[in-house]
Amino acid sequence: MLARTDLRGATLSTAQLRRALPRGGTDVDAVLSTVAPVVSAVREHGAAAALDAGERFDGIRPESVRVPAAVLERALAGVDPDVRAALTESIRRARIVHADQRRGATRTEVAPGGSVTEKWVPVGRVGLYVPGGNAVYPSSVVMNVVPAQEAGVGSLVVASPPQSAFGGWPHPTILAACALLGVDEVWAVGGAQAVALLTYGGTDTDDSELEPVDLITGPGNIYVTAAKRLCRGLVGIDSEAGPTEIAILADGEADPVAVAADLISQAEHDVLAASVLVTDSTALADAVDAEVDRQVEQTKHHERVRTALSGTQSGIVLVDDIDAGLAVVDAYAAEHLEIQTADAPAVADRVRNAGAIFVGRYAPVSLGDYCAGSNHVLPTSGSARHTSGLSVQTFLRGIHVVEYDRDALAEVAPHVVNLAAAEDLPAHGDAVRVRFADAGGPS
Ligand code: HSO
Ligand code: ZN
Repeated sequence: MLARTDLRGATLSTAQLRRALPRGGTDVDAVLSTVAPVVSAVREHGAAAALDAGERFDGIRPESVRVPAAVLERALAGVDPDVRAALTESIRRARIVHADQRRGATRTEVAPGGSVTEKWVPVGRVGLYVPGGNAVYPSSVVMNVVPAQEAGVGSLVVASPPQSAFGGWPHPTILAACALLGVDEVWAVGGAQAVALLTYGGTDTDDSELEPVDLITGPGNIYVTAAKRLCRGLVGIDSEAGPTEIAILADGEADPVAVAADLISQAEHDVLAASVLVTDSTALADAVDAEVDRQVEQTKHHERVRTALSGTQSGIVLVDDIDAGLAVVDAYAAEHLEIQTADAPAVADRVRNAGAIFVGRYAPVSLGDYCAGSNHVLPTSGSARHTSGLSVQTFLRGIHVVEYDRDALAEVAPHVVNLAAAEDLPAHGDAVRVRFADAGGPS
């Protein structure tokens, strides 16, 4: 089922390598013209326009945008005890990892009497988008909310699409996850209109204010992504999430049963999901291919898994050796990268580009999706070359605090004046000079 790309014996440049590798892509630009009127309607008419859009596109209009506290409490009371226990453990593990990411201020003494301190200040208010519809991911509530809370964000709202099956409120398991995390502000709004309402704010059906946010995080469908592109700037945006990807770098020692299971696991998300095996062993490639065929038959969502695995975005890449394989996975920059080779930690250590790296037989991506403690909101479509997954850092801003006393400024003043003159901005130099006017200048 998996197409093969044979790179054995080839020496390719980075650009050639990127072109040779299987990769999907969604055309966000194609839906911008559909999304733009929704965003401008919400900008002008607020919540009413967002509710209208939901009614038009999804056929559902909740009583209010804000989910009442009683609905959240009911969802928590009604959640399956095993799911509640699993969410509690997922939250606990994510919390300890993300708490360790907090950083203190750094003060640098630049010169006697002159210092720069970088202090880390949480974003004031954030909006966390959690998709609904086919994909109901309470785990994504955890992965968005925990880093924001650990960063010290004071005000956060979760937005998730209203569901007709649940009285117009978001899916109860999403609501239960919010309640478990102590999130009391949840909006029943989805799609492009959710991003727009988070950006501009509005007035709810009971006349209460829906305050705009400073930053929006969380993955969504192509309309959500298009709206993020339109609202970016006015509001901070984490990243544009594309379909899920898994790449596995494996040698002849790897277990084809586990490799096939992991390729299938992420293909389960979406017909556009990408599952790529990179190996130097044709024996493993053959065994994985046979295993995939066998396991796909038995998996619940076999139709979309089969579509994802037989799509051009998935496949097996054959390489000469693990060094060549490392060059391939670095060029690919997968959202998730598994290393299933002899001495996996040493190989993993050499990887430069990946959203997250899963080392060895007992660290499958599904562990990271739910309970490793790591974050599962990760860069897709090769953006792992320049972008990190969600973390405490996403919700902090580093602010430089500059403190110089008179002597420290006097010492460096001529350099400021000269650079200002070189840029033909003499008023910049004067702003330093006037401070020493009564003393006849700094030196
Ligand atoms: N693998 C997805 C996250 C997820 N998996 C949620 C299951 N639920 C993107 O990292
Ligand atoms: Zn997943």
